[in-house]
Amino acid sequence: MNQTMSLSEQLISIEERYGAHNYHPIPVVLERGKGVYVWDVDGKRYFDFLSAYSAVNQGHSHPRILKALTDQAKKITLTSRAFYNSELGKYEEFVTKLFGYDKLLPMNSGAEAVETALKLCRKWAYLKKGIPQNEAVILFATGNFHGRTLAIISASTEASSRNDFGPYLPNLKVVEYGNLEAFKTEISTNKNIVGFFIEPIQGEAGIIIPEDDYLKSCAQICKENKVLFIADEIQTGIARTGKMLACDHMGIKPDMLILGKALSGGVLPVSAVLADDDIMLCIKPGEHGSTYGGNPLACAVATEALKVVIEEKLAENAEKMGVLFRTELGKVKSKWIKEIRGRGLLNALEINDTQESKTAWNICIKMAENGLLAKPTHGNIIRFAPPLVINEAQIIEAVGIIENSLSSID
Ligand code: IF1
Repeated sequence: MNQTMSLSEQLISIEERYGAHNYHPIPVVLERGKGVYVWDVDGKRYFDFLSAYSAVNQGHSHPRILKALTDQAKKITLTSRAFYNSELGKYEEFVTKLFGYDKLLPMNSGAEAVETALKLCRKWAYLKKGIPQNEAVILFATGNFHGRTLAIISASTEASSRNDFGPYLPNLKVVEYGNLEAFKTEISTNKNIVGFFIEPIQGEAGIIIPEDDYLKSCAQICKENKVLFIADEIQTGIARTGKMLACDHMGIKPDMLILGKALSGGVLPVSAVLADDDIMLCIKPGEHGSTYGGNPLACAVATEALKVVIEEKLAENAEKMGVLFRTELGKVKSKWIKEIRGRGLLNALEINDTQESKTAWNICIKMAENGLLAKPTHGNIIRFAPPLVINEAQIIEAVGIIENSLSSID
């Protein structure tokens, strides 16, 4: 490492040289985190307003979750599912009772859980709904983001997610997000549609919140037509939007619920699919699995991570702090503010410039200089998603940083 460069610059150049270039990070090198704060290698402190894309809802390095991690790690971390382990059954019982489903299928990354749900939906279609083999169709929404696997990007409408990765998985159809008439038409004209895969609030698309009755109506139509309503709450779940699930705002009980990210408080990858027996038991022993899925370490960590959310009332806090954040940011006078929207602590600031402009990026660079980390999604939208443990004083201070940063961009 050459001495003329700062430590951050040196570490960035090493990653540039030896790492794949599948991201374009904000040029900050993080070394430590605690609660709503993170520190870079030079000891500078920032508000973390991304929370690792809503995986760190409980705050960085939560002592209870870390204790669960270390206590379990000292006993055993991984057994594989070739054998039973002391933690999995307890975890499955806790989580299924918490969300109201018969069973849980444990996986690791969000994408793996999404793939699991796709396979369950197809199995159910052939075994229970009597759809002819290989003719099951699953419906997605425009602007969807459910992960990066070939199956999932086959349903994507985003060029950056899908271009040059063909050929794509067949029988994944897309309907306009928020358009109830279009949804009704799809369901009524295609009897092979067996599932509707949806983010209750679209994250990557830019925190897109549907009209109040849209999803409730979709869920009702699904019920009437024996189509599974499959909610991807990997980003919106675990108290992020001010309720335990975003579906709770809409009074919807999905047929399949997919969780990830903050399920483990950002400590290690844990995801899950929840469903009742009629769906879940369509997959028999040996038909699906994963080396790490359901490992005792993940079970111990995720159980404690959920208990922290409940006992620290993080959904209630997210609701209150979200209202405060949007109210205070709404008072800011800036030519750059086009729209402020969100639910709980999943919020977005749409910048008054084109998607192609660098304005949102430049504002994020300025906010980083001023001690707050966030990153644009889709060009001109900045997502603000701090850990749910944030308090009033910190919200006020953070809005002050955002205001100063906006006013310093010409
Ligand atoms: C990236 C954002 C993107 C997700 C929903 C499934 C997954 C995700 C609703 C897959 C993952 C992450 C992936 C990460 C950036 C981030 C993200 F929306 F959160 F900002 F990309 F859209 N369903 N979202 O949000 O879960 O396999 O990643 O555990 O890929 O760049 P995963």
